[in-house]
Amino acid sequence: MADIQSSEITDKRCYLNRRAFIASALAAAGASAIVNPELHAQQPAPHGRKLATVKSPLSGSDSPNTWEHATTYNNFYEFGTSKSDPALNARGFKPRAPWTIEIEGECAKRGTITLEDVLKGQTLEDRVYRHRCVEGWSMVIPWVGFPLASLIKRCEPTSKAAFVEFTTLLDRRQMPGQATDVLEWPYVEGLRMDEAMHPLTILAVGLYGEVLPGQNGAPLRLVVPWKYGFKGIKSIVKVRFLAKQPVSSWQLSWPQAYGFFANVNPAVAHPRYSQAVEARLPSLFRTMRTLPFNGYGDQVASLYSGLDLRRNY
Ligand SMILES: Nc1nc2c(c(=O)[nH]1)N[C@H]1C(S)=C(S)[C@@H](COP(=O)(O)O)O[C@H]1N2
Ligand SMILES: [Mo]
Repeated sequence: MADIQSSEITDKRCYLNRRAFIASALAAAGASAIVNPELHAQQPAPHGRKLATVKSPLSGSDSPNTWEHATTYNNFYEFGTSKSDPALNARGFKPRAPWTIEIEGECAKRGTITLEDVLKGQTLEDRVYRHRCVEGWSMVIPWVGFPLASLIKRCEPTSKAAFVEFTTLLDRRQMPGQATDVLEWPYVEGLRMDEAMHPLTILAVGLYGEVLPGQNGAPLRLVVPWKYGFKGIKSIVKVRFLAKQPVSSWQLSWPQAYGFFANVNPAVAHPRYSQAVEARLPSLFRTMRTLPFNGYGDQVASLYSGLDLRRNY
């Protein structure tokens, strides 16, 4: 205390010297010392096939993280629970060819479709989106994808379809994490129909202009930029239209912490993490203020008018 007071009262020079001392100490430690160490625990994914894309007008202008960040620091519990596990354990993951998606529930076009078929005549767009995990880290990722709405339309949902549910591949041989009970398998997620139809909601097949590596959810994953990362279900094999709200895997495992909506909200804390601040990788420190709806409020806040977002987290 005495130290703070004396520097406050008179000795500005001393204060400036102290700042200079701290700055030089940090410089001596080297920038790498304050970078998140888990980023460097694995090799980045090998580069994949290039995709023909056009830039989406809905793309943001933040400067993206690197390929190394996006492919070495992942959450994909099917391949292990640490951030560095998926880069290692998904290296051998081979999405089966052809990749098929079951279309089920309240829609006219139930049945099996192939990803290839879904992509036929589809324009793939580059969209730079902020990506925010519950745990307080964030990245900016240039996804390659197409609006989920375009897949939904071709399924011809009935008037009863109020929600869409997604399911990840179940394959214990290729996904070692599915032999553990950290979550119930397969991973399930869901959206309300208006959220699913929103133009910001995409199905991604790539990032940085290349096909998705295993760790990022090859060959098809959901991206909903105003929600926490866990909504972004990976390696999707089933899409089901429902009249009632589905229960997602994280809701099932810890409902007090993980709600169905999962809209990024600095005012609602997770029992273990503040949601008011975030560390933009590669930084280790949560020095960035988190924006409501991850900064997409102008475009999506109206979806929730009349909904108490503290209760519906
Ligand atoms: N099937 C499946 N999808 C998943 C997860 C998972 O464990 N399994 N983790 C989620 C979480 S918590 C996050 S933050 C994002 C991470 O996506 P990224 O690794 O591409 O950054 O994927 C989400 N999708
Ligand atoms: Mo997450």
